[in-house]
Order: sequence, then C-alpha cells, then structure tokens
Amino acid sequence: MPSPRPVGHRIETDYDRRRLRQWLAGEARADGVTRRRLLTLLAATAAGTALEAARPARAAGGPIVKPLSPEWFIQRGTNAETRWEALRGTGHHTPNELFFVRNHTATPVLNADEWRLRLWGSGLRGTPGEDRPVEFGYDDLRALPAVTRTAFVECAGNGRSYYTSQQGETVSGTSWALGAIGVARWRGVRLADVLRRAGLSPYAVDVQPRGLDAEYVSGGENLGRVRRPLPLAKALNDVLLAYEMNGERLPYDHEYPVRVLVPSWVGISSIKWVGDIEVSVQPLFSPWNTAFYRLFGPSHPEGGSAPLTRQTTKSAFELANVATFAVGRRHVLHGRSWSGAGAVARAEVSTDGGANWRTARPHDRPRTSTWTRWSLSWQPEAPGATHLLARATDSAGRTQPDLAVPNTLGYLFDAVVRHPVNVV
Ligand SMILES: Nc1nc2c(c(=O)[nH]1)N[C@H]1C(S)=C(S)[C@@H](COP(=O)(O)O)O[C@H]1N2
Ligand SMILES: [Mo]
Repeated sequence: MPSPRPVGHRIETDYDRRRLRQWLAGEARADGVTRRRLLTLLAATAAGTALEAARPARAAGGPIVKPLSPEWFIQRGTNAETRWEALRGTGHHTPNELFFVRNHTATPVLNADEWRLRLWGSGLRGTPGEDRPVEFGYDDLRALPAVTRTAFVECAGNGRSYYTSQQGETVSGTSWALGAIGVARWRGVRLADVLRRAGLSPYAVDVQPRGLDAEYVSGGENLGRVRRPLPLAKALNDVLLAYEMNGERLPYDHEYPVRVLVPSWVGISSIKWVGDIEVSVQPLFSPWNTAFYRLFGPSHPEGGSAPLTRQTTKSAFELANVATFAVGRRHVLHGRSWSGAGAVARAEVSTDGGANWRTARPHDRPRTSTWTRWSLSWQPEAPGATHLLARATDSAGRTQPDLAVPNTLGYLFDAVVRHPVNVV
C-alpha cells in the first residue's frame, strides 16, 4: 500500500494547480494577494477586491494576556514559546497556562455575549443574488451537538532555529526551538454541522475563517486580518469550532470565545478569535496560503510548494536546553514524539551521537493528531558535554531524517534535534 504522504501531497498539489488555473480564468478570488505573487506561484500568476470593513477588536494591554512566567516561557516578540522542561510531569495535555502563544498582533479581549459568527459568501444557498449572511451567537453554538477531541496545535515554524544552528541555513521568522506546540482536549461543534445548518451549497469548494484580531502589517503592507482558506473536504472532515480547552472556557490568548481547530495541520489553519467564515464556490487565496505557509527556495518548485497542510514528524526531550546529569548514575529520560501524518509508531533515543539507537517505552496509546510520551533510562559513563538525540517513525512510515530540506521561511523542520547536555 502506498504511504499516505505522497498521495496526500499530490492531491494538494493538483488542487493548488487547479485553483491557480481557475484564478487565471477569472474563476477564483484572491483578496490582499498581489497579482505578481499569484503569477509567481503559477511558476510563470490577484486582483484584490476590497476587504470587508474590519470589525474592531478590543486589543489587550500587551500582545499576550496570560502571565508569562520565565520558568515556563521564552518570550519571542508577540509570541511565547513553552519551555520543554516545564512539561515534565504535566500529563498528556498541555495545561492552558503553559500552552504556547503565537500572535500575529495582539490578543483581543472579546465578549462572548456580543460575539457573533457570520457565515457568508457564494457557497451558501441563500436567496439567489443576495449575499445573505447567516449568524450564530455563542449560545447558538453551545446548543448544537458537542464533540471532544484531543489534538495538537503546532506552528509551521516550530523548530525553525535548528535550520540555522544545526544546518547553517539562513531562514526568516520567529526563532522557535521545539516549544511552539501544545496538546489540548478541545470541545466544540463540528464545522460541518454549522456549515450544513447555514445552508451549504453543493458547489462550495473553500471556506475561509477570519480572526477578529487587528489587521496584520508586514513589510509596510497591510495584509488585512488573519485568514487562511481551507479546502471544503478538510473543513467537513474533522474541523471543530472549539469553545473549551482542557475543560475550561477558552483562555483569551487561545482564543476566547471560539477558535477553529484543524487537527494535524499547521497551526495557522486553526484561526483564533474567529469572527466570520466565507464559504465560496470559487477557490480563495489570502497572503496566508500564497506569500506565507508554502515552501520556497532552491529545493522547491519555482514560485513555491503547494500551501502547507499536515505537520511533520518531531521529537523533544522534557529537558532544559543544557540539562545537567550526574556521571555514573541511572537517569530516566522523558520526551514526546508526534506527527501530522499519523500516530507515532516508534520513538528511539541515541545517547552516543547517533551510533546506537534504543527504542523508548511509550507512555500513551499512540494516536493521530497528538503526541506520544515516552521514557528511556540512561547511565552516562563519562563526564563532559554531549548531545541526546530522539527520533520518531510515524504510522505513515516517515522517520525523522538527520537533515531537514531547507526552505527560506524555515517551515516544517523535521530533522533529529541534537539536545545539548552536560555530564558532571
Ligand atoms: N486570528 C488569529 N489566528 C491565529 C493566529 C493569529 O495571529 N491570529 N496565529 C496562528 C498561528 S501562526 C498559530 S501557530 C496558532 C497558535 O495558536 P495558539 O496561540 O493558541 O497556541 O494560531 C493561529 N491562528
Ligand atoms: Mo504558526
């Protein structure tokens, strides 16, 4: 049986080519994306229509509302990375207080009583010729059948700093180590249920959720509010509109009152503070599936890869960056591995620079869209600085390589990370 990865990728590439051709033929819409960008993407290819007036969102004092204790987080601009050593002993789900934050601008503090989710666009069966939106309030969503699901949210750029520190590549973007991931138990409603209730047209192809946070300005250009198209097939499959995280009301940063949760896909798909969802019979483009969140560079198609979807395979130790171990003693190393392409089939650890690998003992029943915790004992025999290596193989047959294929924006790092430790 062929592995799901190339097949899934091919489908995505074909889908992307088809939608770009449709754009050239005037059958697709691209808001806030330049014509030059789309022409580049076609490898040979937007007229922007005016963005809808932004609904003002109340911004909080700083970019992040929750307290960022330095023992738990590394602050990176408007973002906060979870420290892996802080996850030690926290259980399968990342506590909300410890969950990483990735904000393009700042967390808006919204009021659930005033919040409305507006569904609109050509992909809804309304009165013909009339673009009549359908609205849901917070209580309307809570009254629909609820589902619960454990899933990670992981930034596409998680691990980006290792392109530079391990591979000598120059990449742009937030210099995450491996802490731009968290796993939560999300509770909400199926996006499929909401779309059907809104009157989904059989001709709809894309949906585009958009956040209520402020417009994002990059390189002097206002790109509008954070939004990224999602193919209808994925939207109907396993996407949630989540209103609870680990049994609590969503915290402001993650994002109260409702977020989109797209299991297994790159974090940008999971739009926070969702205020509206466009449903379209035409393929949609935004800067978040054209200029960003594709692979660019010499190893990739001219004009970039297809828009990123599934996350890669990764592993991390629940250890501080240069953790200290006593020589001659037996230690238990703890870590976690995960993949966007399936469950973790095996996690292995090398304590001798990659010459020998031992299979770690799993602590979870491996499942898709979440990590598997593991442990392994280690008795260091000589003092000095060394590295610990962990690598995973997923149920799709992907094993973490020694080198990740570089891309200019530093997405989807998947190579084995060399974790520095000190034996004393
Ligand atoms: N509205 C909105 N949604 C957003 C973002 C944002 O800045 N604004 N950041 C995205 C990115 S890049 C990531 S990785 C995840 C991070 O989710 P978290 O902050 O809850 O960890 O949210 C995504 N959704
Ligand atoms: Mo991200």
